[in-house]
Amino acid sequence: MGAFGGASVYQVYIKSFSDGHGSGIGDILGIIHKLDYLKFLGITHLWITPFYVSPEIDNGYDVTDYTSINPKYGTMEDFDLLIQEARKRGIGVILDMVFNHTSTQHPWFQKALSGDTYYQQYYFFRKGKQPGVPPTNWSSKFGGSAWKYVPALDKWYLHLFSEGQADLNWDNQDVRKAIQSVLSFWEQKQVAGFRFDVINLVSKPELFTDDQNGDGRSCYTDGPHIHEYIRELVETCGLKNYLTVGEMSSTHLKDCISYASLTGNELSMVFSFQHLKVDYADGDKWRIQKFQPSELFSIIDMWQRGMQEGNAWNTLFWSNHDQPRVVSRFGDEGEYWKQSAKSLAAMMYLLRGTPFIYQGEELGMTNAHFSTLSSYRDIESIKAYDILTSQGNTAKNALEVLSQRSRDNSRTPMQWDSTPHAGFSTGNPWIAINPNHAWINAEGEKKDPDSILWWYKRLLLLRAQSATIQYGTYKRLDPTNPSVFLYQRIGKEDTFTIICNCTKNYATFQLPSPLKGNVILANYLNPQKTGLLRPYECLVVREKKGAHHATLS
Ligand code: TEU
Repeated sequence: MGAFGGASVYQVYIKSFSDGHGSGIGDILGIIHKLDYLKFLGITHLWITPFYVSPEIDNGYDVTDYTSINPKYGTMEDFDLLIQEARKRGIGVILDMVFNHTSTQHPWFQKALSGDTYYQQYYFFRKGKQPGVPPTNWSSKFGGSAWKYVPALDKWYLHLFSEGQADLNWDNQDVRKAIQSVLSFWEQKQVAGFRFDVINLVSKPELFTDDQNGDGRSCYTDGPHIHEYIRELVETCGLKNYLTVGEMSSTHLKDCISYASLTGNELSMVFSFQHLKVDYADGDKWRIQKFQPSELFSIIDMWQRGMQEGNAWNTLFWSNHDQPRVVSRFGDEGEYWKQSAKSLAAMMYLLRGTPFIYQGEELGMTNAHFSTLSSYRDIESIKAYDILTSQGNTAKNALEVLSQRSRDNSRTPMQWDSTPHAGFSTGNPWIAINPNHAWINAEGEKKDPDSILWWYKRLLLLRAQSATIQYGTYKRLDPTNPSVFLYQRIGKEDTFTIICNCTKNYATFQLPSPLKGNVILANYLNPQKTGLLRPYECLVVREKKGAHHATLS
């Protein structure tokens, strides 16, 4: 598939980005109003989370009509205008396609429920093991069983996510054809690409059996026909020249290499999540464990090397609408807020792959840290609270876990300015705005060349201008360093050395030979030349081939 080293994607969580109508909910018109900001930032593509007709129990990841726009987000005319206006600014639009499941309000599912056996084949309806016992022991990702009983049919249906999201049966050719026609519809609208939600979960096993060791994911992740189904979709819909990215939860490197091989016929890139599980105790998102920078470094290095050796392409990302804010998670919300946000950005976005920047990350937006349950809107967070308290946690403990792990941490409205509604909406926002918009906001950062926003802009510009950053070889240096992530990007004309202290302590690093070249980016004045880095200090050094540089020592 085509390589996208020169692309930089910005993720818009539509509900919280910009409200063009004053309803308190972001919308397509609001996105149009902010296209100049995105152009200023220097991105090439915009991924917009689902805005299709939906009852929104999972904020649009529960679709009832894949080819119509939910009126609260706008109209098809608004969408056409967005495509045109984005194109004028050199920005392509990527749509979010949720094909693992539909809403249970979708007409297909409604027909299935009413007894239509043709549409029952669109989903997974199965008899229980015995009365009252679901077909397998699998858990829903949002808690509880992955099966819901329908008394009228005396069968259970599969929902890997909430009860309102029924899994589609991709083994049914008619389902795959229906999906293909949805894609063709949007291709005619001149979109630039697609993000496929949990695409590695769509091929379910032939036999549904209990998972002896886990929650079921080993039974349905990277299933038996997954590569075949993706190839079919790509071939039938002519997706080869589009930017296609698959969300791969709990997947393995080997499969990701096949999904996103540069010589293959599947996707242009994948989201792999291992680096964002580094602070899960025993893989459990709701059990907090302090992250060890060295573990984070090893995971990132393993994926960089693996995808490079496998000639496949990865995405580079720290956050999205399902993850806490990165500066709160791996950086510092206090004294080193700015330095840590910059160091983390340089560490990630100069790697080999395509950057995906989640809205507000470029401003250093922090977790919401809600202190009451009633502030939460996310179905997963509310369920998690119930589960945590039913397991014996106090309400205070459960809220503390949510304040670090809830998806709503990153879903608060985009902080455009310091006015009461942060310039997000003239209406009452659907979810509370972080009070720190008084000092963390786009308007202020745009005026400050030392801001996190400008740092992101510089990183993206560097990527856009450098073939080495886009496609050069990745190589890690000083691999046992517990605090500093240090790597090189090696190209025909130059070599970049990226040195990032990921701790709030002073740290040292070691290089095989003295560092030559010019410091082209640094997040402190007077970058150190002695190998001693200040808290969260980072530098990017460029050495041109054949040039006579002074040695930094
Ligand atoms: O997410 C899938 C996924 O596996 C997650 O990141 C999930 O939200 C997390 O594991 C829960 O702990 C995608 C979407 O990005 C997410 O917003 C949807 O809720 C989900 O699929 C269902 O469509």
